[in-house]
Amino acid sequence: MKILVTGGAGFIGGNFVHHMVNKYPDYEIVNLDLLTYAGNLETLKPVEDKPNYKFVKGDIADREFIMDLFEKEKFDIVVNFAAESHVDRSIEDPSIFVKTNVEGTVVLLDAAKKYGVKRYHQVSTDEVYGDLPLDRPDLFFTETTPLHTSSPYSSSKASADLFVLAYHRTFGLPVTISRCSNNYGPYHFPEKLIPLMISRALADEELPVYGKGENVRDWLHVSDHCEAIDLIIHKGKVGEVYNVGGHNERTNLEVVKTILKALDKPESLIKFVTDRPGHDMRYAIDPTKLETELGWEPKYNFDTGIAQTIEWYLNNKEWWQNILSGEYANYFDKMYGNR
Ligand code: NAD
Ligand code: TDX
Repeated sequence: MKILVTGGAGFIGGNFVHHMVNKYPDYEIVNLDLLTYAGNLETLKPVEDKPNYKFVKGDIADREFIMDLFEKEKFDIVVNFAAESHVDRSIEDPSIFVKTNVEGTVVLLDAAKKYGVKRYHQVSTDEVYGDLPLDRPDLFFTETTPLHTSSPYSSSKASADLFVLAYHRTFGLPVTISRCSNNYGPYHFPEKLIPLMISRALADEELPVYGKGENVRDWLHVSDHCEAIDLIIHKGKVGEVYNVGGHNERTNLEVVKTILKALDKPESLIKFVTDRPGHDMRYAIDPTKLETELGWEPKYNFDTGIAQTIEWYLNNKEWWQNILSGEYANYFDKMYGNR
């Protein structure tokens, strides 16, 4: 079995590559990544010498390159993680989100169709459903919740999902889609809430909390997400969407206070800053379909998962401190300098 993993030098794709290379020594895992600001080959160090692993640098939106690669490699399965993934960046400049997330997906779908891939899996997000009100804790996103996006990022992901489903209906391409809630865990890029707060708290820097910090996210440990995708590509029903989430809803303020407590840092580091435009209030996934049809269940609850994650950031300072320089430092100044 030969699997193409795109975006495998990023956070979730990198964790998925580790999972697959270690669990399936008989599979060939090809990691295709453009190595944008978010891609980091350091993440692949633990697997780079394994005989069943190979890295290829390239752009999913480069049609000629992708067609050549598919012709040469004859992939059985494609798992598409490659994307521009940060909501705040999509507000600054939406165009690259259309190029990578929408056009890149269509190029991969065309290649999968032309070269007879047995399964195309699209890694999507709960953000395609929009948000839920804070005063209705009884409401959850199911696979039939209408798409109702808020940000350029989520609009690009929803658009990609619609192309994936269209390629199934129109061309019979064997596709599946997973829509997961917020991930956390090792190798998470420090522009996202949890690693940003851990790295800044350790440096005794202000922690920028958007608005009042009341927005709710439904946190899932990245290894539980990887297990879910592994199950879906092997046992999921073609043409289906599966929601992935572990019922770990927390307000942003709760998350930040948990991190401060674990690091023994004062809450006075918290700084409430201008809210994100169009900021989604609450995400909450109903994972019943994945649990009942495929027998998935998460191994981590948030308390054990966040403790393990903080420990990882403490033990792997080199990995994230290398990132906190150069281009990323400029981005951070631009984002927060004048708030
Ligand atoms: P990430 O930003 O950490 O990684 C994205 C990776 O894609 C990087 O390695 C980057 O170099 C690569 N990439 C970007 N453009 C590319 C291109 N044109 N061609 C090839 N490679 C390219 O993102 P992540 O958080 O790991 O998210 C991975 C996927 O999971 C995304 O599709 C995202 O929408 C989805 N997702 C993320 C979360 C989350 O909480 N992080 C939750 C649900 C779904
Ligand atoms: O500095 C910050 N302060 C803050 O209050 C940052 C970076 C974020 N926030 C808030 C905004 C959100 O309510 O924290 C919450 C989480 O923010 P992000 O880490 O940017 O994640 P989110 O916008 O929820 O999107 C994430 O989950 C869904 C991923 O980045 C997406 O790729 C995924 O699809």
